[in-house]
Amino acid sequence: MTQANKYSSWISVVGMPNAGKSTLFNSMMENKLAIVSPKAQTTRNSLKGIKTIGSKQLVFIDTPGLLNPEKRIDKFMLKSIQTALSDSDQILFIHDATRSLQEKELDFLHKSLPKDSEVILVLNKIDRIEKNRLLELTQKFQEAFNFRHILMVSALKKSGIDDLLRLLTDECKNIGWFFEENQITTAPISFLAEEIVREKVLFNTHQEIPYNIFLQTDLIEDKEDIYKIHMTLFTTSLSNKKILIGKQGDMFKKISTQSRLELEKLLNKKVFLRVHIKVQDWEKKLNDKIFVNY
Ligand SMILES: Nc1nc2c(ncn2[C@@H]2O[C@H](COP(=O)(O)OP(=O)(O)OP(=O)(O)O)[C@@H](O)[C@H]2O)c(=O)[nH]1
Ligand SMILES: [Mg+2]
Repeated sequence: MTQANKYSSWISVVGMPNAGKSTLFNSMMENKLAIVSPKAQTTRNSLKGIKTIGSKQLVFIDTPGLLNPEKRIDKFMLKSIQTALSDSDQILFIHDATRSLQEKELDFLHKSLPKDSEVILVLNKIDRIEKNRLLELTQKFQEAFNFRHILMVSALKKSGIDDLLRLLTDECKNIGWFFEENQITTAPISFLAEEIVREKVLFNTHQEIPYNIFLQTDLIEDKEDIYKIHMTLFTTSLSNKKILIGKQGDMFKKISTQSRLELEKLLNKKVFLRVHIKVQDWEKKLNDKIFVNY
């Protein structure tokens, strides 16, 4: 295929925290690249997923949830949303249909989008809501903003995804491809591995712990029959470290084992994972170099 016959489109996935953006991203990719959790603010960095169907290449960009920046990391997260938006041709605005329309969402739609953006509204989690309420919600959104399309999906149950993909591929432009046909992301394995460990911390700990950690890969070696991965998990206080380790190391064992099993599935190889916990105010360390968007 020559570059002249290749089409593509860049699509950012945006919306409030916990709306199901990463779940939708994974469902469209048919691959679990992004981590997902019931807690808000799971996604911190933007992540690209590339899907090539015939002559058409879709580049999805998963983004963090919309929020009011308070901490330094929030500012990085906000910047990653803005960059994703300016890179994309199509915008998917995801709303959790079990919730009502929020002021913050309208604010974003009216004030933060690049000029002339065309937005597709995706009402998600329809497996959890009655039809009547869905119609009411659709009407409210229609009155508030001029969407190019409104679609209803369940990212979790994978319903409505084919229609959405068709809509997105129809808009691909004759601008060539940006990535190889079989490439599925631009993120390195170290990032995907750090995210998996963070997901397991999110699932197993509560309150402020998940928000007070930062992971960094120190070593990654692809040996013939095993991947060797060493990581440091930074957390902000000794009491957090104690919780992460748990009674007789129970918590730490659980997090490490779950992470290793998922990594083995992703990499299709045995994994030796070593995570070292260190108490440090990692927010002070944050800079563009260690907080990267993919
Ligand atoms: N019932 C139901 N739950 C869903 C659906 N989509 C996502 N969820 C759940 O919603 C929660 C949040 O999902 P995520 O995909 O992490 O949400 P997100 O928008 O990426 O969240 P942030 O990264 O924190 O902004 C998880 O518990 C998902 O399992 C859906 O279609 N139906
Ligand atoms: Mg997410």
